[in-house]
Amino acid sequence: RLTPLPEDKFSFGLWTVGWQARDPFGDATRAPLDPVEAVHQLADLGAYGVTFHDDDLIPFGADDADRAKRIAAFRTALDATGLKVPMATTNLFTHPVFKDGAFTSNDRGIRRFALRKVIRNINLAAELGAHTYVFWGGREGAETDAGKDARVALDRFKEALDILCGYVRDQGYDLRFALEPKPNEPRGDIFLPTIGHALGFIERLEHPDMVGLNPEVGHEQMAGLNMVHGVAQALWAGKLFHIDLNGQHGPKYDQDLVFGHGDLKSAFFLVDLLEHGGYDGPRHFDYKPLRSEDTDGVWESAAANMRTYLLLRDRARAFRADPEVHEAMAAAGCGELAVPTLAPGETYRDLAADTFDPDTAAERGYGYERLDQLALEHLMGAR
Ligand code: GLT
Ligand code: MN
Ligand code: MN
Ligand code: MN
Repeated sequence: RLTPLPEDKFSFGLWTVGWQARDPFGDATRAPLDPVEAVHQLADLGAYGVTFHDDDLIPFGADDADRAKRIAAFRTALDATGLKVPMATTNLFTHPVFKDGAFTSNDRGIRRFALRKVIRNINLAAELGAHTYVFWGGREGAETDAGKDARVALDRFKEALDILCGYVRDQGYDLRFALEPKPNEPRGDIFLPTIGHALGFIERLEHPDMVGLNPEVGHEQMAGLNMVHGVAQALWAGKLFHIDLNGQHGPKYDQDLVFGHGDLKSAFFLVDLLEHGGYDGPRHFDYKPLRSEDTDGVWESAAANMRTYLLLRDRARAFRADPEVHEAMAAAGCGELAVPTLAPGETYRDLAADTFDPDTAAERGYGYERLDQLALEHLMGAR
């Protein structure tokens, strides 16, 4: 089946299809998109959910009456379409006040303002039924190591998350936090640049159980890392709370392409992992329709994300079901990796009793070339 259904749990940020395509060199090429229109279009395309930054829904600085009106219209659209709000987040990067960061700004008044902004939107997220709240700290970083002690900045980052976890607990919200790593852009260097950095940081928090990850394909690839391995480690740690799917061609500026339109082979193995690895959260697309596109192209691209995912899911299932693949995996010893190195009851002392010739053991081939080609052929629909 290549037609998206709500049960596939596809979701989109309002800021994705709503991106007006302003870039550092050029003005917007598209008109603003009304969130109500976005909800209806996404539902028509078969999506399950929509996500938002506070400022995507309610312009920064809007008064209470305007805010209430916009929320009501959004809610009406959600009710009419059945679209869910699985996740929400805060814009802590657009307004110039955040130019030196939000939780890690050197300016204490700005840090306190950032916390108020988050708390207000957490309340809305909980009201709309979200279970995940994302923190992408795009402005939490530096261009020079002279102006910011990263250790102290991490103290403030931790302090902010501890305060916000405390707030969620006090309110009794059923909400978990997901940190989204990115190595750079817009800051020269961003704190918590990769999945691994974020996993290490979470363990130092007051409520580590409430905090996990929202890894983005392109962000790990900007750092030259293997997204599939990063996601696998997040799953292994019980920390894959959410995921941002998109496309990227290696280490360069953040491309936010349609899912699969970058490193397609890695996308194939990522879908294989998500589908077989026990992740049951939203498949969230965080991409930007190309600046060259008009409105039709925007909806074409939204549909393309979901269709590509479903194609890859279909291809991954075929790969897993192929007896030749099973045989090649057995030959490669894939199953043997799951056998603990010591037998039950053994200790390191038993290692001494092994008779083992390294030269003989070194003679074997693992057959990964054959397996990789089988994967590629399934990916290309040649099998
Ligand atoms: C911004 C960023 C994304 C984040 C969003 C959440 S905002 O567009 O580039 O990767 O997921 O704040
Ligand atoms: Mn609920
Ligand atoms: Mn990105
Ligand atoms: Mn993202």
